[in-house]
Amino acid sequence: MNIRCLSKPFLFLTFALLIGSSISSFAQEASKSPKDVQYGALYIGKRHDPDMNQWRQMRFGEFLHFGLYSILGGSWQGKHYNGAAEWIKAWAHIPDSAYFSLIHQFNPVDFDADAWAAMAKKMGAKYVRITTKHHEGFCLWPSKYTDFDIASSPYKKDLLGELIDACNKAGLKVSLYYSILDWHHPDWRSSIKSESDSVAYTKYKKYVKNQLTELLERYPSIIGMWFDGTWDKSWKNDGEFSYKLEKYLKKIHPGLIVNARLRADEYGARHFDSNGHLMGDYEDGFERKLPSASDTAVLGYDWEGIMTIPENQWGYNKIWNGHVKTADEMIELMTQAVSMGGNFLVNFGPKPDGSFRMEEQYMAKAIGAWMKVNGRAIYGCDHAYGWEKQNWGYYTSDTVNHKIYMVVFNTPISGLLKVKSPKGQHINRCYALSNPMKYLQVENIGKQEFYIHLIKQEHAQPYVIVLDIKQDQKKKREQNYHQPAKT
Ligand code: H79
Repeated sequence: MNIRCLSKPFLFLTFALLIGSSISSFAQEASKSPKDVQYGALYIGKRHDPDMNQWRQMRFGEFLHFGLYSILGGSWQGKHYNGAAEWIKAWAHIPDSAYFSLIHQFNPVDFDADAWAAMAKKMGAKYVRITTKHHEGFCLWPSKYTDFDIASSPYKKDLLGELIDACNKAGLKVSLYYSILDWHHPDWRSSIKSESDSVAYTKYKKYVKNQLTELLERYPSIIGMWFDGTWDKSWKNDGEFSYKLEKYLKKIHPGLIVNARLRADEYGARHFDSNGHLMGDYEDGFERKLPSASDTAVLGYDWEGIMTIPENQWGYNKIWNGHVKTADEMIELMTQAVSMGGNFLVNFGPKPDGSFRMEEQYMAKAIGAWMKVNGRAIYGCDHAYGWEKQNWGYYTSDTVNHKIYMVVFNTPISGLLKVKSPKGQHINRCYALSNPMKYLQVENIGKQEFYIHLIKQEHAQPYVIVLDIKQDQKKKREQNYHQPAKT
C-alpha cells in the first residue's frame, strides 16, 4: 500500500492504535512476573550437547509395545474390544488374578532380536523405543525388584537385553519406555487419601527409582527414557519427586534424554512449568497427532510425535478397526513432523509369539524403500525458516549442505510447484532426488517467487525436489542464529 494515498486522520488513527497496542502488550508482559518455581525446568531453551544434537538429527524411529496384553490381542472370553489393546484389562474389567496369570503364557518363542533390529533398520529408523513396563506392570527384563517379570515367565530370557544388543549392533540407538502408572504393584496409588496411602506410595516411588537405576545400570548404552502414566494426582502433586528423579537419572547416566511427561512442578503444572518453560528435554504431547503448520511455538523447543498405524492401537490387536494408515500417509506425517522441527516414531505391536503381522511388515518395507531414495530430506533436517508453506507439501532444510527439500504430496494438475524464497536466498539448481542429473526449470514469476516445472508423469509416490541454495552473507549469519550447529 502506498502511504501517500492515506488521509491524515487515517494515519493518525493507525499510529494511535499501533502505539496503544504496544503499550498494552508491554503492560501484559510486565504483569506476567515469573512465579517462584523451585521444581520446574532444569534449564531453559534447547539442549545443544552432542547427545541431544544426535537425537535431533536422527529424526525417525520405531516404537514397540510388547507385554502380556499382546497375548490377548484385544479379545477376552470370546469378546473383542476395539479400544487400545494394551488397555484391555480396563476395557474388559479383567480381574487382577486372571490378568496377572497371563505371565504363565508369556512365551514369544519366535522372538529374534536380530530380525527385530533388522526390520527397524530396513525401515530407516535410527532409534528404537520399547516398553520395558507398561501400565499392567509386567517387566520385560529380569528385575531384582519384582517377580512380575520376564524371568518368571516361561520365556525366562532377557528379551530387552537381547534387543538392545541387537539394535546397537545394527547401529540403532535405544530409548526405553517406562510407565509410572502400575496396575500390578500393591503400593501404587492414583491419589493419596490416607496416611497408609502415603506410606505405600513412598514405597512405590522407591521401587520406581530402584528399577530405573537397574535399567540404566544393566543397559548403559541406552540414550533416553520415555515416561508414561504420569497423569494421576499422586504423581502430579509431587513435583519435588519428579524434579529430583530427572536430576538423579541424568547424574547417573550423563546425556540421558528424558521426555516432558515425566514431570510436574510443585504447582501441579505438567510438561511446561508454571513459568511456561518445558520440563524434560523434549515435548511429547504429540501422541497420534501433530502440530499444525501455524503452531510456531513448537519451533522453540524439541519435540517428538508418536504414531500408530491403525487409529489407536499400540499393543497387538488381532482386529484393526477403523482407518489404517497407508505408508504414504505415514511418510507425510513424518515429513510434517520434521518440517516443524520434530522427531517422529511409528509404532509396532508384535504378536505374542514375537513375530510381526503382515500389515506392519509391509509398512516397514514401504517406508524403508522411500527412505532409501528420499531419506536425505528427513535425517539431519529441520524447519526451513522463512520458506512459506505451499499446498504441494512440506519444506525441510539442511543448512549444513545448503539444501532446501520440497517433499511433495499433492502435485498440481498444472505440473507447476510454487516456491516463495526468503530474501537473500537464491536457488542455484533444482532437481528431483530420484533423478539428480536432470535439472528442472525454475521460472521466476515475481519477486522471490518461482514456479518449478515438473517433468510430468514421473512420480507415483511422494517425492522430493531439491533446491541447492546460495545465501547472501548477511542472511547466512541471521539464519545461523536460529539453527543449532550440527555435529
Ligand atoms: O502406551 C500408549 C498408550 O497406552 C499410552 N501412551 C501410549 C504411548 C496411553 N495411555 N493412556 N493414554 C495414552 C491417554 C491417556 C488417557 C487418559 Fe485417562 C485420559 C488418562 C487420564 C484421562 C483413560 C481415561 C485413562 C484414564 C482415564
